Amino acid sequence: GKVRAPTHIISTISDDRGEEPCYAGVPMSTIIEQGYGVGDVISLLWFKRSLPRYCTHFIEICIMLCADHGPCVSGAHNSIVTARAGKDLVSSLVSGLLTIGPRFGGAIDDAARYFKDACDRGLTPYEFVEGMKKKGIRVPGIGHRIKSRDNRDKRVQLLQKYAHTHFPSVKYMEYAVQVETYTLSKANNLVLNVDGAIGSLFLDLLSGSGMFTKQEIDEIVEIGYLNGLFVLARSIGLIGHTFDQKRLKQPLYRHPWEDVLYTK
Ligand code: Q5B
Repeated sequence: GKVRAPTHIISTISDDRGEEPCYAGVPMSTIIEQGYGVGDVISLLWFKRSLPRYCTHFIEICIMLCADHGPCVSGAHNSIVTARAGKDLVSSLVSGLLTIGPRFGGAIDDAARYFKDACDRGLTPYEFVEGMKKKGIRVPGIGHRIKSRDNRDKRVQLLQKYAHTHFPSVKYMEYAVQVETYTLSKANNLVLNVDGAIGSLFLDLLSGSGMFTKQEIDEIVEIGYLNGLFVLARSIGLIGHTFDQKRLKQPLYRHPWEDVLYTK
């Protein structure tokens, strides 16, 4: 019989060998003719399955809400400075993306990990938050530079409203809100932030949709899929900031001396 040489790559999400490309087995013509959206494409290529519309719309809401948050945040600032140094689109984009991490935009996976573990183990918010403090770990998904108890993040409220209306269960989000109630008793800016809202609500999507086994949920949380939502979304804004600087023909950026504390 035929002997198949061992392959160097295994791939399971897409196939371009036939008449038309397929995403997780779904042909491109179906994607276009059936009116699939970006949320459906993400669910095919990341989760390898077609999710119900309320889930793919939630993914699209996350993308739209996280696309940009003004020029002052770390990512946009880096992209702006890089574009003004005369660099190309890809360099400006990646210099912004490289700021995404545990403090800025990249706390979604850790928020999901810690909220899931604490909620599943039945820890009270007090036990969870104080336990984190003892370990010297900031609670991912909690805290914001400009948002506070009196200046809530509208994005978080919109995500919560959507989930309350469409999700069968919001158990993890409710746990995150209880954690927020406790952290707000410590400081005004320790609100549930956009990373924490997406992290906890995605747990609700995964466990409430009936589309994932417990093992698959654990794998998604362990591998860390969810920061991908912020990375993808914010790329839209970072590209926008790069074009903006080039359109405005902005010169090389130099930070003013007056804004630096020179000290020994
Ligand atoms: N403390 C976000 O800190 C920030 C605490 C905490 C316990 C916490 C901080 C934090 C976890 C990571 C996270 C996502 C760095 C944020 C985002 C996207 C964005 C961004 C935008 C967009 C802010 C003052 C005191 C200290 C701290 C304590 C602070 N956070 N304790 N758990 N989580 N959060 N990141 O205001 O006793 O004085 O030492 O790391 O979820 O990135 O718009 O800007 O769309 O672009 O700088 O929304 O919360 O506060 O560092 O001066 O701390 O609060 O231990 O206590 P701040 P600090 P003490 S959303």
